[in-house]
Amino acid sequence: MNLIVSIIGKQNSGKSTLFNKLTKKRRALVSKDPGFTSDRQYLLRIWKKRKFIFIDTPSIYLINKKSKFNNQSIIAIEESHVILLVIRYESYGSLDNHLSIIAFLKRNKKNFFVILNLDDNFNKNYNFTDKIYFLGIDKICYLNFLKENNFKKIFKNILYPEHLSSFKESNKNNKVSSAIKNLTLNKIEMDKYPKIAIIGRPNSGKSTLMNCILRQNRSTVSNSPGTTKDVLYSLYSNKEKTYLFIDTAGLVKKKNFVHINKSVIKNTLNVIKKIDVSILVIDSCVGITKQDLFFLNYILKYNKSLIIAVNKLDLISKKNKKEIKEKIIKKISFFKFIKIHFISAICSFGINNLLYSIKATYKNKLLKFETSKLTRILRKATFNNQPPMLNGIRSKLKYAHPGGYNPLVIVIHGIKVISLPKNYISYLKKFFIKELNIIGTSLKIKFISSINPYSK
Ligand SMILES: Nc1nc2c(ncn2[C@@H]2O[C@H](COP(=O)(O)OP(=O)(O)OP(=O)(O)O)[C@@H](O)[C@H]2O)c(=O)[nH]1
Ligand SMILES: [Mg+2]
Repeated sequence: MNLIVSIIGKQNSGKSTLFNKLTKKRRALVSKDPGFTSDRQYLLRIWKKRKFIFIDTPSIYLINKKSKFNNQSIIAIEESHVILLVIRYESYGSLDNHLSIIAFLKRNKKNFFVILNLDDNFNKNYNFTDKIYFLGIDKICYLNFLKENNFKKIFKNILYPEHLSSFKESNKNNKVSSAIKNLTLNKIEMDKYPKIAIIGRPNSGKSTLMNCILRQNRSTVSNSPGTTKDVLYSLYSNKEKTYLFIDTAGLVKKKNFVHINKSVIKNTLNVIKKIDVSILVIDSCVGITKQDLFFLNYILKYNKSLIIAVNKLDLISKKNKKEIKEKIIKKISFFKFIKIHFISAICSFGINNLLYSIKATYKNKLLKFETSKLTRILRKATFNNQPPMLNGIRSKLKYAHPGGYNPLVIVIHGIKVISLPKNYISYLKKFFIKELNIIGTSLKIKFISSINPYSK
């Protein structure tokens, strides 16, 4: 049994603080900047053997259109059995600012409770309370978020199953299965699925791509850079497999950190270290920038599989398409093993091929190679291009065997192998990648020097 509870409210009302307290995690990024949360975050909390799925939401009102509701909050309201409307007590006027959302919840017969986030000036006798009852809200909980530690009373007084008939009905609809798909999983649960992260510069179309693949409005899309601020998870299943898709915040260089919260970038870079396959989204109107190359190298440094998705192809005229495609391919010609897809996330163009590549790249990661095959390839590589002479002596590469998978490590044994020059190592890497038909992933080569029995 799962009870889905969404936490809604105006900007800076304390939603993410409440979300973190109720889930006992520091999952949601909390910031003083109004409107910081831009997407829905889902977390599971088990309390007295009951399962609660909490949803943190962005501000209920759109920041620039104050009377309009945020679509992400509306989705959360529709998905939930219970809604906690957080109101920050600042002034007498604060309730008036919520009249339209209260009317909306009532009109739609939603099971909602008001959580009043108090400050030190609050006086219960003040006619604020009367006003609440006048509006017909009898389900109210007073809490000082900053001072109070006992958030259990929300479970006891509000969410306790006996209070809610909807709890018993919760499994009868498909709300639960869709909410479960969006849960932030713990490490053990996460490792059950191939992890695919969508990475790239701000505004390249990462969230649009995520929504297009999932066929749901999971991530907020907007034309102002820096929309996605936190890491978003969602399970995607096809006939064969379930994948965990991860949308991330747009990556910018360190010196531009001022515009985007540092922890946002840190979270994204940490995600890269844990994933299986990353899709680097490039805006075709901008082309490949230095920053893209930096992040491409960062992904490969951690030996993660990589696919490039050049997005917004619909914005390129037929005449320029060929030229732009050639330019991009040329810029990353060094990384021949990386698959490049030209797509339009908004028009769902090229998505099936991209999904096919994700599947193939992931499968490729799991391939196992025999010592005999690797040694055969090594011999071919040295026959085609001998190792260079160093101080009059030529290195001798004897045999190769796998030294680990995910990332693939090939261990080469031989004489004088430690001093092999970088360009020869790079030649060997490319040769193995080509012969093993590796897609989208790099490999590591380790050398072990055998002792020459004839040396003095
Ligand atoms: N024409 C066109 N526009 C697109 C496409 N994909 C995304 N966009 C637009 O590009 C803008 C940014 O899209 P988002 O999906 O929010 O980009 P993002 O990479 O997630 O941005 P951040 O979260 O800010 O890093 C929005 O206005 C989208 O509508 C596409 O394929 N074609
Ligand atoms: Mg985004």
